[in-house]
Amino acid sequence: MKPENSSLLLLGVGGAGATTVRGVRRAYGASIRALTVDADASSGTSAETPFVLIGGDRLAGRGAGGLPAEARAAFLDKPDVLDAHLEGVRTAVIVTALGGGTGSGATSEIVRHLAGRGIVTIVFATLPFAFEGAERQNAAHNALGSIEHAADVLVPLPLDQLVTGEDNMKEALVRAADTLATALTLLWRVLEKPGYIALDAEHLRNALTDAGRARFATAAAFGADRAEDVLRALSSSPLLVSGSSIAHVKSIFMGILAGDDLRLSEVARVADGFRAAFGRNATFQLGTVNDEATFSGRLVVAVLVFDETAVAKGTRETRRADRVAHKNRKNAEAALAASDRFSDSEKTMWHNEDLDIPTYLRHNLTLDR
Ligand SMILES: Nc1nc2c(ncn2[C@@H]2O[C@H](COP(=O)(O)OP(=O)(O)OP(=O)(O)O)[C@@H](O)[C@H]2O)c(=O)[nH]1
Ligand SMILES: [Mg+2]
Repeated sequence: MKPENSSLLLLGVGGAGATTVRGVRRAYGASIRALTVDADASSGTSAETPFVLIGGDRLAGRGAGGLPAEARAAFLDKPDVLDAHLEGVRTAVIVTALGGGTGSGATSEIVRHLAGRGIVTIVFATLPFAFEGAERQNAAHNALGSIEHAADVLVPLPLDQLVTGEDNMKEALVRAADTLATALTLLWRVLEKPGYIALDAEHLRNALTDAGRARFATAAAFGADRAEDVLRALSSSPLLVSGSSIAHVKSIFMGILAGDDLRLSEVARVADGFRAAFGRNATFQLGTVNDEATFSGRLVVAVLVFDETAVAKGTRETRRADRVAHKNRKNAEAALAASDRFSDSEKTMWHNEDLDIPTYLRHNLTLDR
């Protein structure tokens, strides 16, 4: 399938977000539908990955310089710049690194823009390393709140948990980008190259709509005990374990990727073992990928664990209201634009209302979500 025909879009926001998406594209190949968005023109120098510069007039292609408010305003100047790239998109996986200006400031507005077009959004957002300092941590946590309001699913990924045991600062950042790119490449393989049990983009879309917060991790192993090894790695992964005591797991989405030697008993062991550890009563969706060329001898597992938290419940209500308001605003703008076509004729005014504008828009009524 041509990438532009896929209903699933991978979208990178900000410098590190764009770097990660280019990494996924290199690993997965040209058939992935990908887009990068940044206020820094240097993110757009790769000819292969489509790029949209935001804030051209305001920031002159130099980035937001660590100021989220600048990036937010820059996107809101011209939100429609994305639309040429959204034709046919139904689900967007958005990758951003919080802590700087563009990723922290523009992501929530971009998500809101997509949601207003009926696109289901899942946001993978990294949080800065502790060594980056309190200012970046604060910027990131503020951004996280507004993204959670706007997105269907938010997967926070603290970099200190994504990359462990690395002491060199530069190496830690490089490894973070690599690790995330590898993990997202696996997710794409599960969705677009179904094996024995299919989990496709539409399943994902249904599972993700308004699902709230999720945790994401991957693990891989070789050899006779690979199922046990993968289970052990997942059960001790800081990305899955920390903070879990406050969360009730409501659903699990698992992809198992392997070559031709995948055994049924291994699938059962990993699926059952994981459910026993993370949520017996959670709904469970499983997909497998059979790809001998890529995974020969290896057993690779990627999991998304959706948490039912009080926060998630509350924000879902707000998110729904946000979406309806956004949609109504857009409809009203469209109606206004359309009414220009009748600018030569008299308006049909009655009791101070313009009857050429539909009632549900004049009265801000909700027709559907
Ligand atoms: N994975 C990865 N993360 C990085 C890298 N460089 C920075 N980061 C992380 O990403 C966060 C945001 O940095 P950038 O993506 O450079 O910032 P930006 O969104 O482009 O914002 P501005 O440049 O201020 O407009 C940082 O606080 C780091 O946590 C990198 O090379 N790889
Ligand atoms: Mg930047």
